Amino acid sequence: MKDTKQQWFKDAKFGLFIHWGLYSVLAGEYKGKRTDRIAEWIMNYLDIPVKEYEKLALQFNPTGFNAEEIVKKAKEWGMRYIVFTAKHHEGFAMYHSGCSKYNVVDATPFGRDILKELQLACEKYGMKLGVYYSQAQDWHDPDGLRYGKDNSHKNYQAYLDRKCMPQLREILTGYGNIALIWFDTPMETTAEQSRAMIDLVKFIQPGCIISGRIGNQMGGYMTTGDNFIPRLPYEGDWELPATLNDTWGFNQYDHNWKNPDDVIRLLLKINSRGGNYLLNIGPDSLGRIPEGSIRVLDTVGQFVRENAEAIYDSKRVDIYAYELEWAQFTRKDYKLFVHMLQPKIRIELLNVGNRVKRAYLLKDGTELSYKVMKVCEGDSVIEVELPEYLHSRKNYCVCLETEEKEPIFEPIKG
Ligand code: FHN
Repeated sequence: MKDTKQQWFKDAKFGLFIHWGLYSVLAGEYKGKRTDRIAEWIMNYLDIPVKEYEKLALQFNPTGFNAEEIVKKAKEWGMRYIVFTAKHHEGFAMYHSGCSKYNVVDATPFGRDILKELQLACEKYGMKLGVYYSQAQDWHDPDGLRYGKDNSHKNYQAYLDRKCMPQLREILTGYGNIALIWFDTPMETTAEQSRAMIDLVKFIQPGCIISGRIGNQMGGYMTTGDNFIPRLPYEGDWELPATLNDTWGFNQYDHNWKNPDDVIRLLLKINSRGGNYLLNIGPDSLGRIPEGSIRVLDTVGQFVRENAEAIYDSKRVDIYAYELEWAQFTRKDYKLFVHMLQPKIRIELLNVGNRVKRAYLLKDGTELSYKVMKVCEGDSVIEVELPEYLHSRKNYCVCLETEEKEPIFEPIKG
């Protein structure tokens, strides 16, 4: 069982992933050719030569970037941490790196240190900052790995020594408290190499969490596959990285946004299985968050704020009822939270040994009347009547307080 030993991570439940790099300049299209896959991979998918791709830096001038605005938005959306791509597979550093000129300060007309601005904004607004760092894939360095290509002639260790390890050191020493390092796609990294990265991180910042994708079954928590929800609750710490449309990096042609209902359901499903939802935005080349993301996340944020008690620090629910259409469940000691995701006139739960003390609407404390009825098998059914104005509503939460510390129940009826 994985354990980050960091209470903030266990309690956070919702984080903001930011994928941003030179690929945002291409926005899913290069010389008239579109990529129908994730936009941050365009260099690899369309085989853009390094010398050509590098020139994108000269066009990168995101004058619309405002770190404080992004951090304030993340707070409004109910996110408790941010993970920012300091270097993605393309190899471009979004901070002022001393060991490679291929970075946002030295190579672009923008000349500002984006990671530094995010760090300061996070400190100002009390937001945890994590850094995504592509440790193995680096399509710019001649010895960095490339997925799906021949790497046999490369000296991977030389790249690690020359770029990866020094850059990690820079990030860990120059940007305040780094809450976690989000390693990704380890490919053929050996256990020894993963261990060396972990040792470096922990030596400089012992409290910094290491993502599951450091490879070799190491790392402080389990990272699921992208957009992949485990079927059952998982006991240890885990996190699910997810997109809001079908790409991580900005793609001008991808408008396939999830709707707020989907996102709320996913968040609760993940939380009820004990995980954190790390949901992505991909700013455009001017540093602006796509309107489509903002629209969805503003609505999600309102739900999260109104029902914060049922989300943060909540515990996983070990029942097999999570595929229900009408509800998702989270819990805390002495409390069961019933998240109503479809209109209903009453809640009916098969009660397997609880004594309910109180039922109320979480967002404003409105008391709800309930009945406990015996069924012939011996268990009882709890029926919570919902006030008429809620009969046509969805996305709200009812709290049942129980005498027992751990509420045990089973939803019945669709
Ligand atoms: O290749 C990356 C991808 O671009 C993106 O960063 C995701 C986020 O989880 N991780 C890798 C694929 O799993």
